[in-house]
Amino acid sequence: MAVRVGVIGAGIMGADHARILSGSVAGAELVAVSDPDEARRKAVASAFGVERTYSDALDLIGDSGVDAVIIASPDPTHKPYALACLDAGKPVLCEKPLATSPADCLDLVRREVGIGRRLIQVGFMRRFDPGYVAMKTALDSGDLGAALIFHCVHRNKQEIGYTTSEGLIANSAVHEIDIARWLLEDEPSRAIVVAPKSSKLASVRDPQILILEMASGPVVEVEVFINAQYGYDVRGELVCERGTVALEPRSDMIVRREGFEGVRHGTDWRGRFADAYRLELQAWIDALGVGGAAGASAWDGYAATAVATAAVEALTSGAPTDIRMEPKPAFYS
Ligand code: ISE
Repeated sequence: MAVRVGVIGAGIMGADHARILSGSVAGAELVAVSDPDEARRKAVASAFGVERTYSDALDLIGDSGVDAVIIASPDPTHKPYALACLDAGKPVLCEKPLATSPADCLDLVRREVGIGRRLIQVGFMRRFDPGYVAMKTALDSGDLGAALIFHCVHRNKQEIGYTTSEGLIANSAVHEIDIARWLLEDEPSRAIVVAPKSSKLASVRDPQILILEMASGPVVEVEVFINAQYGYDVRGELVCERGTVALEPRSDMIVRREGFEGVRHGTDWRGRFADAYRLELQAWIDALGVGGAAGASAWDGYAATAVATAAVEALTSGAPTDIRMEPKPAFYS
């Protein structure tokens, strides 16, 4: 029997998850959508043939016809909705961040540990991106030797309405924070943020450079620039003792014309990480089918928020900031 999924939030991410679920994920059925905005929820419902719509997400979570939930609503709602899913015993894929503070993330971690089984997957979809998976496979083979530096570039075409200077870290570079933890199997111990001259086209401190010192020695360096103008562009190169491994930026074509050659960049993350989102949802559904869980856990969600919070402190203070995290429960080992 297909897993009956309800999506909370009919904005850019909720609508995209609904699209992927309804057309590209085996073993899942999109059965409900909620959003306080009637026009948005009806648009998603009619686009994907969903009959059950709710204004209140808690009604969707309480619907006995919904087996599992995707949270794609505004960040401050993630914790209460995830708690409601835990209380209902329903598996939940929660878009990043798990919650907006380390303390709120820990509340979810403790509740899930008390239940005794993983119900939460956090939407760090890059763990399923074929490029990052290939990078981890190359590193784990041992052929390259130890990782030394992880260079990252994270460029958005242009800022979106609710952007803040802190959001470059907490909303954007949080992906590099998670993928670095996953790739290197290590924890960041200190964060440094450098804000160079800002673009005149930005309303916030943009670009920024985030430097993470990892506990076992490697350094992660992230250029995050959310008003790059030319397009959405994410790059990564891992520098190791005996070589490097780099993402080959995705492109569906190369144009050669009048002495120039170029590739196409999309306008946002949905195209660049289309495979990652689909594979993330498929892994979630497949894991549910065998009573398991996949991808980033609630603990990973806590760790990402804790590191991002320290990095925001480093941005604000201009000083290197030690990263303080609670001990990891054995439940997540
Ligand atoms: C956005 O919220 C995302 O999560 C995207 O993956 C990221 O690239 C973008 O910078 C964020 O604003």
